[in-house]
Amino acid sequence: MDNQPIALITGATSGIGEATARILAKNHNLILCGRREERLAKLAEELETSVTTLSFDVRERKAVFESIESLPSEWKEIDVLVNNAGNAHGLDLINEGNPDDWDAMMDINVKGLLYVSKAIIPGMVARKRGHIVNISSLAGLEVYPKGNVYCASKHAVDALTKGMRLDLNAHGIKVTSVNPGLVETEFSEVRFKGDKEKAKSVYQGFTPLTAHDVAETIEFVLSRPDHVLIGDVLMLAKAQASSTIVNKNSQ
Ligand code: NDP
Ligand code: 8X3
Repeated sequence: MDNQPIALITGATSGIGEATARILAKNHNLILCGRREERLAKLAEELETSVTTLSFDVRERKAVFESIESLPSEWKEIDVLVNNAGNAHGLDLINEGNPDDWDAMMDINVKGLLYVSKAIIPGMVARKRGHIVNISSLAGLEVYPKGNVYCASKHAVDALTKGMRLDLNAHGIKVTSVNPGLVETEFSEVRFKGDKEKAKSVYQGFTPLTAHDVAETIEFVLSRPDHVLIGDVLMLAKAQASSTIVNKNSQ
């Protein structure tokens, strides 16, 4: 393992996390996290940098701490944390929503992000350096019909990003939030519980962002000179003006 910065990416098994791993592999050693171990192993094999993998469910507080604690000493000095793991579960009116979906979104998107951050931030504080990139969403800045709990979870991520930035300022740690609009990944398949047709229809009639587009922005944010902190980035497909205004006749 060479002397490059170490980046830990959650949700590296697909979408934005996987694309971020592919781009950051150019100049980082990588700790890739996710539940699907076989995908982590395959990605690790493909990347031309030092990679180690950790498989845990971000909802399992004990597993998060034990897993990150289990890193060999040469992997423990994490410079970059990309808090990306997360999903929407369901798209329902508030009076029709499934509390299991609500639990999943709050437990993964909010509490999972907190557990991973808590496992890593003390080391950054001790070293007086580090950069945390939280993947929030346009849904963290706006609310759309039936988005209720997913939007609440991402509004929480937005608040946590701002809170982290305040509390970690004295320790020389940068905190950034990247807020994408519609990105075509496995996101809608998860939201619609494996219904591929329904998932596909979300992105029909316009050109959505790709995971690679978002990963390029994450790379940009991370590669600024040390004295520059990009606080928040909102990035949209050209066809998207807001959560509810998408020009679906633009393709
Ligand atoms: P994907 O479904 O493609 O990726 C989600 C990732 O999160 C997977 O790697 C998955 O890994 C991981 N993950 C989900 N649940 C858990 C869990 N309980 N424990 C550990 N890891 C978990 O979606 P995206 O790449 O699109 O989503 C990545 C992030 O971007 C999310 O936070 C999402 O909210 C956000 N986002 C997405 C947008 C979009 O339109 N796609 C727009 C704005 C923000 P595994 O299943 O292997 O555990
Ligand atoms: C994901 C984008 O519009 O489905 O955060 O909420 S959206």
